[in-house]
Amino acid sequence: MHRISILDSHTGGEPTRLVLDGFPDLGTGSMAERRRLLAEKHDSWRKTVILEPRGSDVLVGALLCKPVDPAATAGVIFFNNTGYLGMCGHGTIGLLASLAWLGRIEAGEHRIETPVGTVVATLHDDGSVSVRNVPAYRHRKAVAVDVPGHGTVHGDIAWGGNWFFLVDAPGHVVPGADRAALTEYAWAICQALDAQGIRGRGDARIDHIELFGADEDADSRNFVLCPGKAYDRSPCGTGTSAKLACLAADGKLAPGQVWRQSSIIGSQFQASYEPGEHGEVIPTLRGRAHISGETTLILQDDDPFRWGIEP
Ligand code: PYC
Repeated sequence: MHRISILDSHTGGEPTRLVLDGFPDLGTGSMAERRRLLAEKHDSWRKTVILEPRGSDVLVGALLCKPVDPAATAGVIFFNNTGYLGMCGHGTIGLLASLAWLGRIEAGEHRIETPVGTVVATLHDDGSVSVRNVPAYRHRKAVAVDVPGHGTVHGDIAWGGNWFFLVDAPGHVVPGADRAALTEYAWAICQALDAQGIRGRGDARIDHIELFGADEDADSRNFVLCPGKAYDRSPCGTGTSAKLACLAADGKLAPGQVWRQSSIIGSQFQASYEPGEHGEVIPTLRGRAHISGETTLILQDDDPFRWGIEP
């Protein structure tokens, strides 16, 4: 029998399931190396945490790791119902709120190692968290993709810690929008990008689709579809970072200027950027997470579904 200690939180409605204990030892390599080991040798642990009957498609898992650099507060590997993430903005906010809940950190700056680089997360006195993300950039502008049933759709390809295809969809992304219809539309775009070989830098798969509309209380409202076909309830930290990179590239947002990004359910991140090297930007996003559960997952040896139900 196995036991896995979990602390659940949500950031603007998007859940993060922090794994505190119970996973196999992944050694002392970088987070990228430990993510590779987890994916190649121990993927069933991801599945048992995220898939039914213990989890749900909406969950993002976060494996808490000892950092390589002793000056860092933690390392983390993010995963979901279909695989592994690079960075996760809402998840990093959830991680800091969780460590604060456990009494393991104080307010102030914390270096967090992720598979795509170290980010600096600040726990503020009011409980909110800001995350200075890895550098973001726009890879290609106004790329046309032929989406069966929808015609030609244009979007930007950008990196914000994961790969995004960003599409203006003002008529669709509105308060009270039909989220099932948005999911199908974004999923069709994602599949078309894949089928037509439209990729990010280094031939990377574009696995997040971000649709934008207007919002009365923010600069924009988004709908972000994640790789396993669940949509982000938060404004998506890495997606907001990708958006900042595009705004900066278009000269539509100045360094330090605040961008309020609303999610499809109306939760908000405040974001801004500093100029980085080679035309990249360094985004910082700020949001708030709340603790939602503390539990131990139990995997009985004779449970036929102890490693989750495959989709
Ligand atoms: O907040 O970066 C994010 C994120 C990625 C996937 C789900 N949320």
